[in-house]
Amino acid sequence: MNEHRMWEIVRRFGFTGETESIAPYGRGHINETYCVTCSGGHHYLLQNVNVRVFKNPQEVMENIERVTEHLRRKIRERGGDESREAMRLLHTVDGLSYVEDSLGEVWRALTFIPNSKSYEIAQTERDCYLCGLAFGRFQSDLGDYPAGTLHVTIPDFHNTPVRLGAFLKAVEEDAAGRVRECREEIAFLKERSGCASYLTERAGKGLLPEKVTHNDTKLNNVLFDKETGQILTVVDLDTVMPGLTAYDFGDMIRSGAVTGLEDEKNLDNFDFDIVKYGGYLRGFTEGCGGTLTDEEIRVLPMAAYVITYEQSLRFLADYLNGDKYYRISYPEHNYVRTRTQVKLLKRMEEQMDRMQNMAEAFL
Ligand code: ADP
Ligand code: GN1
Ligand code: MG
Repeated sequence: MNEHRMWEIVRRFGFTGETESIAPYGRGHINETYCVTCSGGHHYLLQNVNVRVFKNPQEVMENIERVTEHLRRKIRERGGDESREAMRLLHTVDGLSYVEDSLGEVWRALTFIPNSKSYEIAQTERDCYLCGLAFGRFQSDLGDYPAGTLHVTIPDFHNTPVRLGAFLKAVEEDAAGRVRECREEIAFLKERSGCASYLTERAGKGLLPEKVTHNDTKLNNVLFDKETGQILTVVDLDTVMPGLTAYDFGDMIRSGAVTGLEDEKNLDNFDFDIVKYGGYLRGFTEGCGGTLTDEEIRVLPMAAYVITYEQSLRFLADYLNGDKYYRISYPEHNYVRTRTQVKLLKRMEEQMDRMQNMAEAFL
């Protein structure tokens, strides 16, 4: 990134103090995040929004403004600390919610939550409980927000049958000539294609309600207080839109009820962790505060499986298409990510009965 161009973008936001540094921050796969430090100890979060993924930035910013405003009101009502428990989208000096630079790249700024940290991997059951609680509260705080008024920032984001179709097309086209080396994983995923419609069918029959969901519930999208370890807020609101609670729970388990990183190369170091699963279950149901229907609770274990299946399709399709979507650090990165997801699917299949019994305790 051209340093000069970035300082120019920062200037457009008119932050308080002189800009001292702009440093890369966080480990997302889609956007590029920077922490801007200004004199007087002011920090800001600057993000280059990936416009290949988010094709309508105006709608993304509108969703974020609406949702954070609603959340701030809830925090105020319960006497919380707005400045640490919610972020705010900052406008430019001209009143715009983002800047488009000369290369057509989109930049936005958010308040930086001070003394916060996020985890790439949960260490204890309690970390998982807290993460579940954060996403559960997010869910219940937005329970009275009219979901249908939010923009759909990525159509069919968690529509697993559509993801399956895209995967099969990627196999058919074999654009990067990689199908041969992935034969085993392709066969594994094709054999399990029946699970793709598990959630969409139930939603289609009206068995699962549409709500405001986060849709990208990775552990590193929750900020914790650096000192006390308490939950501060949920971040990464680009994909907040109408959805199913199953998506949010499912992606939490997929990304966080594990023993290793999503891109662990040695599969001996990567496994499903049912104790962590129990922590997320406990936190999420508690955070949702009685708003979940029995059917929503019953589908939670299979939601974890289906969202893991969907993520396997997404990583492998991207690998087969020649790495057009996720940021990669080396050529096989998306294949390595696929392998952890496939292992997770195998381990969940072995433990599904137990996962179901554990969820039924919350009915
Ligand atoms: P991406 O879409 O690329 O995942 P995120 O919005 O999740 O980007 O930001 C990347 C990381 O930056 C997060 O995992 C979190 O650790 C940190 N972060 C995000 N928003 C804030 C904020 N407002 N204040 C402090 N840290 C933040
Ligand atoms: C992306 O942006 P990040 O890293 O939080 C992706 C998620 C995937 C995840 C896999 C908009 O999330 O859907 O589950 O990578 N976000 C988008 O790690 O596609
Ligand atoms: Mg993120």
